[in-house]
Amino acid sequence: MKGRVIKSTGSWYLVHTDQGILSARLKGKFKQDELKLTNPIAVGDWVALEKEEGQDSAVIHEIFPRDNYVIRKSTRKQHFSHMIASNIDQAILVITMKKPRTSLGFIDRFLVATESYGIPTLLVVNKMDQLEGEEESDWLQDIHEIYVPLGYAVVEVSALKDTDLDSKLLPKIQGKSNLIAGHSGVGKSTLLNALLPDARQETKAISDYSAKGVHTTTFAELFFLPGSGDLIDTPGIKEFGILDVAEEELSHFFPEMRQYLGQCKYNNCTHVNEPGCVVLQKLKEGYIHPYRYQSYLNILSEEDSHR
Ligand SMILES: Nc1nc2c(ncn2[C@@H]2O[C@H](COP(=O)(O)OP(=O)(O)OP(=O)(O)O)[C@@H](O)[C@H]2O)c(=O)[nH]1
Ligand SMILES: [Mg+2]
Ligand SMILES: [Zn+2]
Repeated sequence: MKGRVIKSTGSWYLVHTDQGILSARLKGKFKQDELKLTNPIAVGDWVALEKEEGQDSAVIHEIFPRDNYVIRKSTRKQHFSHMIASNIDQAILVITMKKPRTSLGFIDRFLVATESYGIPTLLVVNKMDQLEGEEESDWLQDIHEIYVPLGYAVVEVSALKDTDLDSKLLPKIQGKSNLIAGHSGVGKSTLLNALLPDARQETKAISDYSAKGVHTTTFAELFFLPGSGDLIDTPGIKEFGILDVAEEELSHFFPEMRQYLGQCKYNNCTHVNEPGCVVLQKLKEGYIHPYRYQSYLNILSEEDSHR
């Protein structure tokens, strides 16, 4: 029997099969590739499984090759990664201007990660009902000015108040496997519940004290959309993806730089201070947004310090 993992708690899995949803466990050890992963199976995985004799549960004996997967640093084990989900067609990054505030730096790191996985990303600005004041509308204007020209769609919603969420979002997500990601408290589960009332994902107010989310969702879980496609709700993240990218490759994951690559004087140019750098030239001419270039430098120096 073949099925897709829709929930994983680390020791058991819920698998959607054509005989319904089965609770399953893993048989034996599965060899991981070079990645040091804390979990052998992720939500989204396609697996082969068999029902255990005389029981309702099943045993997974094979994991089919993944099209892709997204990982984050393990919070429990140093130098290990945790697989959040696999076989994703699109990432939905939910962002908010306050409570909690999503920084442009975080968005850029996330986009570098999804670019490196080859996963298209949709930016969903949530809590639009709370937009007030100049600072916040400046933030929102920046989001549009920076990301839309790069080819990332930006959709503004209020998961709590919108009555037209379906028409805003369904055309962009139907027929695809969508990962919902973002900081804790941005409203990922609220958004999912608004689109799929049967999901009944737990949601919780952000902490008054820190203005941050309280990590309500603790395991990734996949929910099917009517027709085809699905949404994967995930726990809030501080940082997504391990950027295991070589210095001279980082610019490949910045769409606005990608088009100029190969035109710099040195073919191993890191676009920091090299003579004859076309990226620096385009930055000066205003074709590359200074915030994005700053994110590029920040990631470059962080990656450096990890070595
Ligand atoms: N005003 C307003 N509040 C919202 C909106 N969407 C979500 N919230 C509130 O934000 C809080 C956090 O929402 P959750 O859906 O639990 O956030 P989450 O992203 O799933 O958080 P984690 O599961 O911890 O990662 C809840 O109190 C929601 O009611 C919105 O559009 N407007
Ligand atoms: Mg949640
Ligand atoms: Zn250069």
